[in-house]
Amino acid sequence: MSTQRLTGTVMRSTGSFYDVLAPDGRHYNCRVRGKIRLEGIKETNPVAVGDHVAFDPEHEIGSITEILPRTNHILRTSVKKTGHSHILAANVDQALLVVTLAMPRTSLGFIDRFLVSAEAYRIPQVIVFNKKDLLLPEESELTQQLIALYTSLGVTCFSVSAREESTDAVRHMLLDKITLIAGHSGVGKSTLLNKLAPHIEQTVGDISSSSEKGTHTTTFAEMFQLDERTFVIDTPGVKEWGLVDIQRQELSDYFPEMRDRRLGCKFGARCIHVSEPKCAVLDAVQSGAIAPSRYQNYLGMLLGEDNRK
Ligand SMILES: Nc1nc2c(ncn2[C@@H]2O[C@H](COP(=O)(O)OP(=O)(O)OP(=O)(O)O)[C@@H](O)[C@H]2O)c(=O)[nH]1
Ligand SMILES: [Mg+2]
Ligand SMILES: [Zn+2]
Repeated sequence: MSTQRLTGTVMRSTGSFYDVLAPDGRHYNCRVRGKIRLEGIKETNPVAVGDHVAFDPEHEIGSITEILPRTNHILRTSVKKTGHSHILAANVDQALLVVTLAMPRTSLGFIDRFLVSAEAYRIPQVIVFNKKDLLLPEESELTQQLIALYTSLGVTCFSVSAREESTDAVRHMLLDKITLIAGHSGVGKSTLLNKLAPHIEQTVGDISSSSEKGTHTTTFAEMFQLDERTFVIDTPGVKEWGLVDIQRQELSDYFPEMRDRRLGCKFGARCIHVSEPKCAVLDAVQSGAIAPSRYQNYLGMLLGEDNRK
């Protein structure tokens, strides 16, 4: 029996047990004993997938004693308690959103909230437009327009059919990184993962034809290893994103096309680009340099309207 303290990465959590990967490649089954907290955080799950933890492997079931500082974390609002949020994953290098304009269709409001959540931590973003094979001609056209829009904002975009075709271009973008894969239930996150790494074999669900919604086939976040230095985190479908800790005057910092322009606003950092005079952001909306959908979604977030879907 050793009494040494190890550190490792949380690969998955099922109820009160955590699968922790140590640097030597061994997996340890751990649980949290006693009080463990991260100062000032009120998420409902204190230990998240992706967390670096210190643990004591002394017993058959190791004890997590500490969560090491996080570089970032991605939150979704908790379904159970309002005001509390749930950490989907921590310490990710990039965030990949799977969306589709087929079923279940993803709204631009949802996409923009996701991008803002990631941008607030400077986490690079990727959008995979999936189910290309199901798109009507006008939906294909719209996909191309959205790819042009989001690419111009620094987001890496792909249009794929995860079920039908090769996803090599996506796989290449994952190399040597830890990537969070998120999106509504039923958009094809697990299908994409299985294509990326056939050894993963995540269960893929049906979309019920009555509700046209996914049925939450994946029910907890789980990290998979694609090669020695490449990891992906499959997550359960989310309905909405929580935008916590973003001040009103700060929000436009997380819209790259506004961040670049706001220095030109007469009121500078105090401008929230709603009705202020000599606002460079409003000018850009007027001239069409900022996409109407992006500005609408900005206003929705700023004013707290329900555009979370
Ligand atoms: N036609 C078509 N169907 C797809 C494609 N990708 C996924 N699907 C189907 O969409 C359904 C849902 O796929 P999943 O991979 O389970 O979706 P998910 O995002 O993991 O869903 P949750 O785990 O519930 O969050 C399945 O029936 C897939 O076969 C695609 O590119 N084309
Ligand atoms: Mg899934
Ligand atoms: Zn302004």
